Amino acid sequence: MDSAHGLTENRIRAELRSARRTGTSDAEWESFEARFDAEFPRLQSLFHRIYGPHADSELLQVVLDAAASWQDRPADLKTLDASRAMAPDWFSSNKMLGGVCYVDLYAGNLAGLRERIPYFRDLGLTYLHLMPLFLAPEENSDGGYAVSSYRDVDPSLGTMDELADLARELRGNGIALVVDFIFNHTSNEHEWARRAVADDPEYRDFYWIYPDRDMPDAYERTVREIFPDDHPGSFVQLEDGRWIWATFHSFQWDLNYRNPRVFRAMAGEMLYLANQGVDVVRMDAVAFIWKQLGTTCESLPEAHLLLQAFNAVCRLAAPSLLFKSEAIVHPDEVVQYIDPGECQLSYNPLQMALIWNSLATREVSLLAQALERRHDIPDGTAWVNYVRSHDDIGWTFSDEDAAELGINGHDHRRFLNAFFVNRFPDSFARGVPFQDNPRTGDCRISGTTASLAGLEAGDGAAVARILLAHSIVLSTGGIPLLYLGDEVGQLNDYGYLDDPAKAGDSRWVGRPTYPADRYATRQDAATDAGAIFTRLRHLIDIRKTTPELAGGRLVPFDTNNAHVLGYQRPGLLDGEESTVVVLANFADSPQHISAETLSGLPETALELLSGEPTRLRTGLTLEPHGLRWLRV
Ligand code: OTU
Repeated sequence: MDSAHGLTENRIRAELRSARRTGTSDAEWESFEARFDAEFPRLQSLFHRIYGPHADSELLQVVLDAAASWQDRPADLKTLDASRAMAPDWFSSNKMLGGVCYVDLYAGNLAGLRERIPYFRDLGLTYLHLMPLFLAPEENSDGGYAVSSYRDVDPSLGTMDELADLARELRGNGIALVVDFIFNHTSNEHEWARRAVADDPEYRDFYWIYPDRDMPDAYERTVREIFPDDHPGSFVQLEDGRWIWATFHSFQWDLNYRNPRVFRAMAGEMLYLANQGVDVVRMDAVAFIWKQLGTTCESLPEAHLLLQAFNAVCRLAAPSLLFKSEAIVHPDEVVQYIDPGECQLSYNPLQMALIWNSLATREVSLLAQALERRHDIPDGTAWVNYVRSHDDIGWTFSDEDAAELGINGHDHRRFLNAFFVNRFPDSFARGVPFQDNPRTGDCRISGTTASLAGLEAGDGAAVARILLAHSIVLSTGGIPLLYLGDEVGQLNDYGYLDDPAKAGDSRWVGRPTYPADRYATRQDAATDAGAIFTRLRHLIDIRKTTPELAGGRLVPFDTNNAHVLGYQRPGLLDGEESTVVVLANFADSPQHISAETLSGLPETALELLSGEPTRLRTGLTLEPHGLRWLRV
């Protein structure tokens, strides 16, 4: 019997039993039912909070889809589910190392990528994020972030079967596969989009379409412009004169999650991907998925409820799948997405931005403050720490935090923008402005690590800065993520300016093709590429043999020197408590840490990077951009 609050759990349970297929073993079905018992109350309560009780028939369909997807899930993935359940914090290991690349730019296609697995193994990767590789519009697809079908790989890259094979082969080599789940929007060529525009009653409420400017104007009063170079505001006009919500490019149409069918449809696409062997989905643009008139339409409470509902669906049908949050927003908002019941992993955009800030200013106060007050996240979650991504660098630090240190956020961002696009005296950086908005003063920075750190400008300290930046992401706690090619110092590629589909988007400057010549000299320490590669490899190797660097626990260490960052990583070494103290000098000159500052530490420590015992009683002098990883 249906209760006043929609379908009862018993009714759904009865429907579920009839969804069992004859080939499904008792053990497999019981494991699904056990997870249903554990997760359904949460899923139903989330559904009610988002959609109200009248959406229970849609919820039933979601659960039935999950049951079908579980029964379709390949046996090797079910085995993986079971083993990950025994070691749920597998991603917290100090042996974790991530890499990210575009399939086409880095290896031509999926077959080419497969041939790079020996290199990935040699580098020590345990996590590989392949940039969006799904069917997308040919001309301009925002680097694949406009998806036309989640069930088809872009034919120029390969097939879905090849992706599933690749996932298996990567897993056999100890590498987890990460792909994007671009669920805030689809391309304008997606089947749902075509039908919505054609006014198909099943699909017209999949997007936000309005006959005139009334509602668009009302929303735009409070919504921020994200890609103003592409179009002003958040709406674009259709050929027939109507207006459709497009937060990013004009061909990326925002899905309408107020419609529970959209949730069901996207949950289905997510589970389909999970069953190809994907280990982690990168939840793109999480902040934008819920809209509410009169608000900024970013990071609204319902955005979290939706993510939690997707999370609950995963627990039912693909229990080992993890979410990585891509929220490049104010740090107060970034942390709200991080929870075992929401996104277990999250980019750490604050640390990323503040590493660049410290390189520019040669001072560490903002970064030290961020590590002290914003690094700690819940058990069962981890940061993904990175030096740069395929996107721009935005200065997402908190103005209030900065003010406490006597830094004016607005003015400081202007300085950083000027510095990183080489409009500041003696800047070593060669970045390119992105979405420079003179009206709001907003601007972000594009470029490769090497070009931003001074290699393109011929600055003698560039190699040391590249290593320093990476040393931070390798040692603060979480999964370090390399932008592949940066480990050999790839430079900006200005070729995008000749391609009309890319010229308007400076992020392409930081997405060069596979730097074959640099990789060829990577073992030759006399070359830039070799100096970066061999020294970075050393840092990676030391991280992997330093169990104190596992997990995310970090205790501040005040160096009493404005240029030297310090922190402690307490952990276990052979079952005994042990701590690694990290020191990193961001200055271009030698810096001293006084004996008094070090007086709380033992008389000698083992410096892990050199392998040498180091006396601490007389203080320590770090060379320019020098590093110490001290086991005390
Ligand atoms: C993401 O980034 C992707 O990383 C981009 O490559 C895409 O273009 C975009 O989504 C659309 O799919 O604005 O400049 O606050 O900063 O989601 C990058 C979050 C972006 C946004 C982020 C977005």
